[in-house]
Amino acid sequence: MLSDASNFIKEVDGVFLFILGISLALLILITILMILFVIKFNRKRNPRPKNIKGNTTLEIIWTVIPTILVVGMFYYGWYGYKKMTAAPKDAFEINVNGKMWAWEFIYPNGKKTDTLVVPIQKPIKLNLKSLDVNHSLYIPAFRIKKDVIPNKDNSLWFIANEAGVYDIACAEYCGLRHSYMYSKLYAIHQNEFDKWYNSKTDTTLTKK
Ligand SMILES: [Cu+2]
Repeated sequence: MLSDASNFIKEVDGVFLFILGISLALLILITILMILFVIKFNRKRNPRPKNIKGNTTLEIIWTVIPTILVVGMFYYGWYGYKKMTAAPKDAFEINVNGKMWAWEFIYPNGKKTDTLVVPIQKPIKLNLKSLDVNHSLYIPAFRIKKDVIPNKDNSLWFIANEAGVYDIACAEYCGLRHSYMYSKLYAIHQNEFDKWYNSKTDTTLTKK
């Protein structure tokens, strides 16, 4: 939770914790009230139930508070979502092909790989294409996921903050070997990346 692997961690984990916190608070509140009411208003204690009329104050409270909470959830979700959909103009673009059952990454200079290699501290835009059925590119550590749909140009962007090796998965069931449709993302320093990018052969990087 406290990782800083990509530029979206703060927003996504923030919304997650915000919603989780509200859900937990409501769960506890409602459970406690339910138990109290079961004890206080059981038949033994209230052989003849009172005729209860409406309570406007209560109705206003339980309408206004949930509305504020839901609008808050929407606001934080929308704020993060908007940031995720707008890739910076200077992003380094890599084309991604999803196919049964592998990922293929094609760089501007024509280099093709089965693992994704990117420089850190730089916006990267992935142009997603499917060559057959629906897939979904998912990089859990970066909190990003996007459907890869035939005849639809989806894209995705991120900044890798820390050098490291991260999992890439397919998150949309796409057939028999869907569960094997994994790859790796190597986030490396710019000078290392330049060396790798300009070399003819795939260096040991992708062969680990
Ligand atoms: Cu797939």
